[in-house]
Amino acid sequence: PQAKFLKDYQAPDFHISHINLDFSLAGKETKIVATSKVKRQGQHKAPLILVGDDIVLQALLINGSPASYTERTGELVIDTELDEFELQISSSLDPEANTSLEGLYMSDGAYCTQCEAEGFRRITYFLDRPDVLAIYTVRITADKQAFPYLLSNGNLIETGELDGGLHFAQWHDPFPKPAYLFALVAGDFDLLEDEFTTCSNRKVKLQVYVDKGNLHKAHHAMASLKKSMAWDESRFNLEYDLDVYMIVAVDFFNMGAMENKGLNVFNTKFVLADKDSATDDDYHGIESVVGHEYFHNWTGNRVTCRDWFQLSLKEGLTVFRDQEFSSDLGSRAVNRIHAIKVMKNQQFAEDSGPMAHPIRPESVIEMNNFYTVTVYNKGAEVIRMMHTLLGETSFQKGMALYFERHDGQAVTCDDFVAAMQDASGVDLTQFKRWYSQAGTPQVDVTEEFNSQTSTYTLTLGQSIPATPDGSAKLPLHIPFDIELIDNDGQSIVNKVLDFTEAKQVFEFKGLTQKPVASLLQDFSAPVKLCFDYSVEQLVHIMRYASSEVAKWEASVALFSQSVWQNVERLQAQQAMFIDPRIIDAFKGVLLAEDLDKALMAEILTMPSAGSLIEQTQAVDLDNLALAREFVVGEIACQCEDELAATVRALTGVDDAATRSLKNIGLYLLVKVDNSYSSLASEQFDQASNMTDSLAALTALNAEPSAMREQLMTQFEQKWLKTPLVMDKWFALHATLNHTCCIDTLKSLFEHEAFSFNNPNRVRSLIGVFAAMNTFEFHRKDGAGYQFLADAIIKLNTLNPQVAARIITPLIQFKKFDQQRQSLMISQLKRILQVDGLSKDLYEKVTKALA
Ligand code: BAL
Ligand code: ZN
Repeated sequence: PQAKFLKDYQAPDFHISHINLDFSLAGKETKIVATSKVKRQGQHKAPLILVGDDIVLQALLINGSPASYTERTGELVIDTELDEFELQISSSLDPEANTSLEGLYMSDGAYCTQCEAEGFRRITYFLDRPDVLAIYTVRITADKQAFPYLLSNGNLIETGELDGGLHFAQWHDPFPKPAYLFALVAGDFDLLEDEFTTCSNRKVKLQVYVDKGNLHKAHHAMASLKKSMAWDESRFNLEYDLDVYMIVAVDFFNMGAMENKGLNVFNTKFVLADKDSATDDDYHGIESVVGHEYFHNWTGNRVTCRDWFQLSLKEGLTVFRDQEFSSDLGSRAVNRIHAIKVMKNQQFAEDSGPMAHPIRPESVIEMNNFYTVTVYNKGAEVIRMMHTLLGETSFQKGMALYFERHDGQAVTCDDFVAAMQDASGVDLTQFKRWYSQAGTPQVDVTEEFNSQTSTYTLTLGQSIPATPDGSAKLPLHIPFDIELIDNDGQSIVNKVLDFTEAKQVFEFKGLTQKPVASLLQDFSAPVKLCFDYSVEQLVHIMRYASSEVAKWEASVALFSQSVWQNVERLQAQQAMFIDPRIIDAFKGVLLAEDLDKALMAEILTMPSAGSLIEQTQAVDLDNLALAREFVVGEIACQCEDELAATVRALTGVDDAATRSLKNIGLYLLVKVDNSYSSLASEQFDQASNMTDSLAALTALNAEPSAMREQLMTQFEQKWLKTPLVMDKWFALHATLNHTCCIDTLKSLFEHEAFSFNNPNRVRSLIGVFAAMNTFEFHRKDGAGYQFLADAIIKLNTLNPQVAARIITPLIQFKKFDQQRQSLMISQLKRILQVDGLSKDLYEKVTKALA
């Protein structure tokens, strides 16, 4: 497989302004006639080259007459003298055989499509690139009884009955769009309808389509959609533009959801919820993803990407927008903490692994491999930094200018930054390096206090480790947010430093005492902070920082320091030990009266093994397991009374923040002593919602036990026919930190609720195991690696996109000991030998082995 390069971008030789698609949906006999208006661009005589994968071509006409063509692998070459013509391509395909879930496929008896990034070429030969924007008219014909709803983008123009039990619908989308935003759905659903009146008083019909019997689970998605529409008007001054907005939930879906114009297709995971079957996190996830897809209507659809290297143009910006939406509606601090965790645990890992790439990658073999935490989440951090540098008012002026300049166009990240710069007057020249440099910058900080001159000095240095993509590493423009706190806990300085040089000194005069510095507050830039905080300083920050996120960061640092010190003690064969000041700090959180409960829960959720590994260059995994368990156990045991009092006081209180605190309390209590297991089992029996049921099982999931076994069986029997809940059950099995885990998972492949064809099932059983069950995945005998590799090899033919997604923990092997590294490498080599290895896996495995 060959890589494509950003530097090789060329505008298309031809433009397609209109396309009429005529679908006859008939299982294996499905037929498509695509009629396009084609126009040569510029002075050249090059042939028209269309792309297509697995298309069975039946006829090709130019201006109504048969024309000659050449079919090559993945391409159709049409050599014509004409500069402007009508091209008609008739072809057929078998959606039932399509397990890749790209292009047109079947999900539980319904036809649906997924075209981003390059799925449209599996539907018909086309200029399948985001800078070709066409007006789509779509006619769908299918059996009326089996497929009563026939949906596509835009507005419904006509419907009618046909002979033989067939019916048809015709849709027209007035907004020119790239092929990746095309969608079609045909099936039988339950439909929830509502209406939204926009700021200019237009009525928009809102529809959520779900599998039969699930209507009662669609209300939260609908409410989230209405909130999203209102929020985009009030915060971004952006109004919806079609007469109808449709969401269809399908169970077989590679991504979370897809923002097709006017017809979003969603993974059921991000639509269906009621309190019996969905947790508070699920509710939050639905609100956030419904928002995300809705916000794409402007940032992605009205203004789209010139080429796929610019993916962060729409994704980074839209993640930033959905994060702001969640923060405006809920707790800003807790939402920020969740975003920071994704960055530190997953994105930093990507940056230090073989797939490191800038938020605007320069070369790609398989585009599906670049829907990454770097493009999405680091991309959002880059937008957030611009927001910090410009402020809300100028940022919004920049957004307005961006739409004024580029509505209806396919543009680049440079165009976005130019709009921000021109609207604000802030020079973003150096800042733009964030788009081209891969890797996590490291910021080293030293401090000095001169009591004679009453001056406190911070010296900041920045460096970026080399990354496999070889991108240049020049100093970045880093907004560095700090707070200086005095001995009494008063804030003396709270500001964002403009840190632009390799090394830079910042002086603060007129200070009578050495302050405690809370650094990189709110994770104001996606960098690794290196500063040798003392326990005292961290405790001070936890107690007094103005920022709630800073309090949480300090708790993470306290916990992590203690774990690493104990790893060193174990290596030196010394007894483990925890500083009593750390215990007091956590106790203080449990006793605090002014802290938000959700924030308290975040602080008490100790950093995962994965996030601790991200803090190091090389990990002693076996001692890390012991040390982490020790520190968690000590905090739990020594705070037992406070934890028990908290859980008692909160039991029966019915809101999400309270539940999160009570449930982390329960989890820690079960760590103290098995006698608390009965508390978990009582909670399980009495739970009136999924959050509490699942939390009880999670608390009991620390090790196998008769009680765990019994409750897991009860749960399984209750939810056997509810796939999304069975995903939680599979994930519980996948996170059991015990040597029996892998054998259990293998036996679950035969479970009636499991299927390798369904990405949600694969992710919950195999993906969760590899990504979250750190110590079992990294078993010393290599059984975890072999288990994952076996699954990946099986998925290579079924669904390459999902296979390449769950391989991530296997390619990030550099931090582990030699024995583990060589076991991981041997599984990667085994995967590389597979006949017909997909481009997706080839790209990741070869980069890992390079
Ligand atoms: N565009 C793919 C799904 C999403 O990011 O919304
Ligand atoms: Zn998106």
